[in-house]
Amino acid sequence: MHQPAITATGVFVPPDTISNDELVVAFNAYADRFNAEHAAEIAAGTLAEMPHSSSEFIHKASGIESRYVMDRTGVLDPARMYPHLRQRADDEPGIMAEMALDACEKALAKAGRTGAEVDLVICAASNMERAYPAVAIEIQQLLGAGGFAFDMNVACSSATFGIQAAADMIRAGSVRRALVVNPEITSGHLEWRDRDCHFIFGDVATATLIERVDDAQSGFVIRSSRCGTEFSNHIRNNNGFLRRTRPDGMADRRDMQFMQEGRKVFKEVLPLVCAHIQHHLDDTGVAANRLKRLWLHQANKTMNDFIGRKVLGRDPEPGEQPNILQEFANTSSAGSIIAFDRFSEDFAPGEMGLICSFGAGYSVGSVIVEKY
Ligand code: CO8
Repeated sequence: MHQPAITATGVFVPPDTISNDELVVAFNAYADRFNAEHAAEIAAGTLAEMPHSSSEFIHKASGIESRYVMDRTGVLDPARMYPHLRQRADDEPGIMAEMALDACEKALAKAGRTGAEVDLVICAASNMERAYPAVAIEIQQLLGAGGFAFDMNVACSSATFGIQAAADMIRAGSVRRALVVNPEITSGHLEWRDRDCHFIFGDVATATLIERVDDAQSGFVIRSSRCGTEFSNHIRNNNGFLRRTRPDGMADRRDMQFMQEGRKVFKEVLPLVCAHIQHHLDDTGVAANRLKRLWLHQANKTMNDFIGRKVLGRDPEPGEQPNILQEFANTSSAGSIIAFDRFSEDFAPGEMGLICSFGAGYSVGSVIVEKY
């Protein structure tokens, strides 16, 4: 058995940003248009007026201040309310592969490695831009990597599930060096016309390089990883390949974008995540006070504060549980890896931390790492 380690990470940051204020101006203009267009039904009481959104609510409810997106013009156009992304020819790199390549190259450069030294690429994200060929295989080709590649989808937990899959293969010896890459274009499947969720997500791509401990001078040993799932309909997107076969399948339907029962998710996911982490630490024999830092999924500040308190048994000190969601919003699977990328330079050999993601499925993944 070989010991796997995270030896580098990389983050691709999209070109555009949208502040809460900009988002709210666009949404409110859209709501006003909607209300004017449906004035008769609203007056007759057959349709509810669409209420305005507010920056104060967004910040208070989530901690989010802004988000990065691949295109802001379409999202902020009240007559459109979703991104403009150019149609690419089949013989040029897809947009997910292009974002992923940037993140992978950054991770490889940090580790002093080349793409040719990689023999596994897992593209793990909450949505893929096409059914096949796998986006991961396109990334493998662009990197000049060998071996094999495949796509995975476990929504917000895709990165940690991908890390576990890659780490297990390195342990078993079936691969030597893996990239787990998470290109998230959440702006493509977010419903920007729904004030309950229009503020939640942002775009990004992260990459995690995993090697044998013996192959790299420093990094974070993957001491243990654990994945868990429990079915729930409270975060759901019904878009899929059978869409055109169904009555009204091609209509502009709300359920073809991200839907959630936010309050229920909040209440159900928190105990699931806290119990998952507790059992993982107990079974691995790692006391919570051995953890220098928690790099948590970046969905909501209040959620992370709650998890930090529960896991550590006290209020986390500043820096013990860093958030990046104020700048990036929820980037689905990439959030905990951005936090790790930004806040792991100060670890000394022997210090430990925990990466944890959670979300649709429901799904939870945790990775206990130790600096060497
Ligand atoms: N502006 C003003 N008021 C608002 C707004 C708004 N934008 N939105 C809602 N309100 C109102 C509501 O209508 C409600 O009014 P009333 O009391 O009159 O009914 C009031 O504010 C309170 O609303 P909520 O109860 O919804 O507010 P919460 O305090 O619960 O906060 C959150 C809402 C932030 C959504 C919160 O519930 C939350 O964070 N929940 C957990 C969410 C979560 O973690 N989800 C994980 C999903 S991510 C995932 O798994 C990946 C999926 C794949 C990626 C998809 C990419 C698109």
